[in-house]
Amino acid sequence: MRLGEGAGCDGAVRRCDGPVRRCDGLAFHRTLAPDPRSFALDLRTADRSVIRVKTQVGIVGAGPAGLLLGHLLHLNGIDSVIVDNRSRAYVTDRVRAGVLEQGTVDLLNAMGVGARLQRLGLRHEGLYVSFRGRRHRINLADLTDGKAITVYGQNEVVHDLIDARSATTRPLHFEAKDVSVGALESSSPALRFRHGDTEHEVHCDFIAGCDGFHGICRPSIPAGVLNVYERVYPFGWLGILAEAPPSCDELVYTLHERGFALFSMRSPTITRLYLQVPPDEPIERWPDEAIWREMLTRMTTSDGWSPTMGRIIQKGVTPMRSFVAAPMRHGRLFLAGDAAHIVPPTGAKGLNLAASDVLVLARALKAYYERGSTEWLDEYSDLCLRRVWKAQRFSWWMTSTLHRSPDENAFDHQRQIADLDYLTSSRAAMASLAEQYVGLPAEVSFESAGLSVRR
Ligand code: RFL
Ligand code: PHB
Repeated sequence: MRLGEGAGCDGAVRRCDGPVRRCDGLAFHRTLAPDPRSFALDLRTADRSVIRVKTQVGIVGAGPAGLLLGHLLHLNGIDSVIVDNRSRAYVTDRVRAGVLEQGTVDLLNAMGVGARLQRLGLRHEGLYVSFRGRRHRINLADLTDGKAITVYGQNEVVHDLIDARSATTRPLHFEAKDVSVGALESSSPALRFRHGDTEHEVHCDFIAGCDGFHGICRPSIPAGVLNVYERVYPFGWLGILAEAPPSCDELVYTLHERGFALFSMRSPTITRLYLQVPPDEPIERWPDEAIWREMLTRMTTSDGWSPTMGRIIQKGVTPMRSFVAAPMRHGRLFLAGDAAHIVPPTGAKGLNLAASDVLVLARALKAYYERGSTEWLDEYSDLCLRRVWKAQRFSWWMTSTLHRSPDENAFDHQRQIADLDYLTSSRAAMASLAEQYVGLPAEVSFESAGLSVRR
């Protein structure tokens, strides 16, 4: 059977034309989906090795973007199937982002998934920039009418969202094999994957490509459709988690003669630290003693401050890249998060951008299912890209101001120092950094995505 054709609900899939019709002829409406298990149409065929299911939105990837979108849709009575090719343990143990913007924290709270975040998250009202051996504090809250960032690990965000998804009983498949998407330009795109011996075919109204930079959704878009903008940096970050109480309450971004270093944390007992290294640096070159020696050399300030040392419990090297694929939509495939754009982590924007993408997408899908309106779906890419490019600019600026580049000259380094001197002595410059670091205002209101505001 070809996609988009078929006999109906007797074991195959019927073409569903029109924006708001289910294949059984019923109009989609939030009140039609009280029980997610009955909503997905299980079209098991005589061929027992294939399960065909109909859903509204097929979501590829159970990272922050996919899980956030799934829950936003659920809150609006919109059904989805989420599929990830990794195990649940892998996605909840992966150490990545730590800094959540004010708007991301507000979003998680408004979605009703902020209880652990409120209990365990570390609210920071300032940060330090360190150069020439001195730390300079930037008072984020003072410069942004009380806004702040919250340090809460990405793995904790994912943990909370998986719990919330599980409570809805809507489908979430881990360890899916051979995930693919097709018929993207038709009115019923398909998401296919294998689980054990069983092939799954999910017939969707829309597919959300939330499968990160190395996923399959972006490459499924035909050649020539996307414009790709990219910058690869000549350095990477060596990151560690250490069993050590943070020796400072706030983050410290350091430019040292020997390169960038960053002091961060995960909890009152765990410190998170990063060092600039060559992009392809083998982690084996860095025994724990060498890491601590370099961390202390770069971070210790003239007032005697330095990170507290402790047992290193995780370490790894990550390359740095800026990347944008535009538009973020092809037919009925919508890209969100790292699948569409990557920023170097210096500005702490990647997860936060993923959250703002899916807020915009959830609003558009809600309007489609409630009113049959495609206007906000059509605006999705342009609206997201405005924020993406501002975050790209900010992340590039933070990165190029705080790292030593192998091809820089003495002029470039003096200019960096002057940049930091200006930043830390001008209220206007600090305000500019602060409003970007805590997060620019959301593109769309929470209410328009079906959330009541509880701040
Ligand atoms: P993710 O997190 O990569 O999730 C994608 C999911 O898709 C799955 N997947 C597939 N599933 C099915 N089929 C396939 N073929 C698939 N291929 C992949 C993957 O298993 C995964 O579960 O993308 P998403 O959801 O867009 O989220 C983006 C964020 O993960 C990323 O932007 C941040 O981690 C970036 N980032 C930071 N962002 C912040 O906002 N604040 C920070 O403080 C911050 N710090 C960081 C960071 C990223 C870092 N690294 C490692 C790049 C610090 C670091 C060091
Ligand atoms: C982190 O805590 O992992 C972190 C903090 C700030 C960044 C990037 C990562 O800019």
